[in-house]
Amino acid sequence: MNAVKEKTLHGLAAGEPGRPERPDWTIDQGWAHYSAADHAIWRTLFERQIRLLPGRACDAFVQGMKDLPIGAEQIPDFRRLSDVLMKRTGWQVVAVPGLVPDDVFFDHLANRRFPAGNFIRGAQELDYLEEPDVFHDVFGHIPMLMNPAIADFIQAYGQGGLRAQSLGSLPQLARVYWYTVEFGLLRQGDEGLRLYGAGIASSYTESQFCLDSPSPNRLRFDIGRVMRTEYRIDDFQETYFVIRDLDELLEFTRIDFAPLYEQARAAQVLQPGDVLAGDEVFTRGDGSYHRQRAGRR
Ligand code: HBI
Ligand code: FE
Repeated sequence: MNAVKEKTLHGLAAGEPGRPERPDWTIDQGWAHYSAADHAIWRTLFERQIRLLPGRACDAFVQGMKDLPIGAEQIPDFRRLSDVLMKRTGWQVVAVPGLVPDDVFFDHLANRRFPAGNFIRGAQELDYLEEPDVFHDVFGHIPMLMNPAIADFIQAYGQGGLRAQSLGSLPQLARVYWYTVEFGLLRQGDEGLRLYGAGIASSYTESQFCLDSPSPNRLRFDIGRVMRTEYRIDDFQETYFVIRDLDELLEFTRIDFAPLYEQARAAQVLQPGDVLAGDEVFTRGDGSYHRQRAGRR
């Protein structure tokens, strides 16, 4: 079932595109309405992705996945996910028709509700789609929400989102979310770099690129630096930022971002591929991938 069909089925009143039934944009997951073809797409995505994760995904991701009712057979039922998640970290999964407005998104996160798209991508778009679907949201995000540190960090992002908007600093905050929750890497003891970001954990191609390719930079995460760094929404990242461990994210729930926003906005915006003299470099990328792409454009 594609996104448009799903929206008319469960989400939006016919003839009123974009208008939610409920003010918080939640809808019923409509689990019984998934077709055999929908579950088959889930299975295809799940099976090829789960094989890639040993040695690539961080321990917290692998453990979270193991402890949740997420398997190859069928698209998970959000109520069953919420039962397990609620006991572990107090989070729930709620269904939404796709992207929701920023303030709605922040309010859900601030209340430990993760809004997950209920639709699944079509067979023609297995590797790339614009809106977050149930595979990205559930496979990518929910295992990490079993970890107490990232659970608190994402709630703080929701709380900080409204404030950042009022300070005119949403771009700076959104970059922190992007380079952690969506595309973050961490250093796992002596074992080297592992991925924890949902955008890479749910991507067949980027989960390989982010760790294996000589092309991207892998730099030590620095919050002020990340706030200044633009990101790519339509292609692999040119730079990944590496945190020490998930508890490092907890430190960011305890500090006031307002002065950091001011400094970041006063400084020059950085391009996705920039490497600065002060950066701690794990890998200096050769940039080959994006150079080739630019040549073809
Ligand atoms: N809505 N469903 C959904 N998922 C997101 O990740 C999302 C969103 N709305 C806004 C948004 N993300 C971002 O633009 C904010 O994090 C800034
Ligand atoms: Fe996401």
